[in-house]
Amino acid sequence: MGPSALRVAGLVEALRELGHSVDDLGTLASTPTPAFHPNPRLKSLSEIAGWTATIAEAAYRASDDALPFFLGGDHSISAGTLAGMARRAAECRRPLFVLWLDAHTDFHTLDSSMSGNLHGVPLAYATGQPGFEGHFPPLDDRVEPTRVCTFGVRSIDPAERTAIDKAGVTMHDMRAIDEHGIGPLLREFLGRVGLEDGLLHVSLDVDFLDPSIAPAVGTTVPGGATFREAHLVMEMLHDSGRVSSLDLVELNPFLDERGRTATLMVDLVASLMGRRIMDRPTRSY
Ligand code: NNH
Ligand code: MN
Ligand code: MN
Ligand code: MN
Repeated sequence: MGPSALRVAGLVEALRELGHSVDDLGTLASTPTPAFHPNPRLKSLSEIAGWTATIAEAAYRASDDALPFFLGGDHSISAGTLAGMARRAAECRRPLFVLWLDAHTDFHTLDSSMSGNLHGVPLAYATGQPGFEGHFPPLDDRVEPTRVCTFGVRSIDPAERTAIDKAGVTMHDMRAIDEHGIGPLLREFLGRVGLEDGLLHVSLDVDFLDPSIAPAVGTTVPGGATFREAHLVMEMLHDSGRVSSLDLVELNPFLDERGRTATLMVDLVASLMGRRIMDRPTRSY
């Protein structure tokens, strides 16, 4: 029901108000790809393998002058969105950067997942970590792990910590955000994207936000990004002019009061797409 809640909260209208034209492509359909794996905890492996192929194809085929938004559903959709965007980027010979806004790193492999929830694996899959072969669709192009930056981490399992360090992903946990401020950390990352003239995929998990402002997600973790921190991220992303695709994931409207989390997500997207308090000169990071 996440996509419906975002639509009801006025996502399309907010974008049109900002002068963007919006084409809502509706809901994709997918069929499971039979998949087996020795880890008995994995849930809905065949369904997610099928969805990954479907979403990767849709992402790859998105129109060239569009900025595609992918509405989940849980974060397992990003296995497909990242695979598809990586393939597009490789084809136009542009480096793809990924900004992962999440309380978690989602860097489990199929072997290391303890919960069996496949929303815990998409970043490991898309960066080409071992063990997905023969279970998930083969990757045409992987996301270069050193071009991935995660913000907001405050829950990470031991196997993920080892794997993410080894892969060379940049991780700004909540401690780093408290200590240095989210603005300077993001400015540094956007500077790297600018230096390489990169494309930027943003993946926004509702649980990046503090549960006091965004309760409608199944995996809340205390101590998340504040309202102002989240809007600052979105406004800086807008000013950078770099964002080329976006995931909005993990919204569960059944856990909400009067759609407040969906409304916040729509307001954050509006900031990302140009809504502002005061005009400022465009920044080159
Ligand atoms: N690391 C845990 C797992 O694999 C939690 C993942 N949950 C998320 N990720 N919500 O964003 O189950
Ligand atoms: Mn989930
Ligand atoms: Mn996630
Ligand atoms: Mn999460």
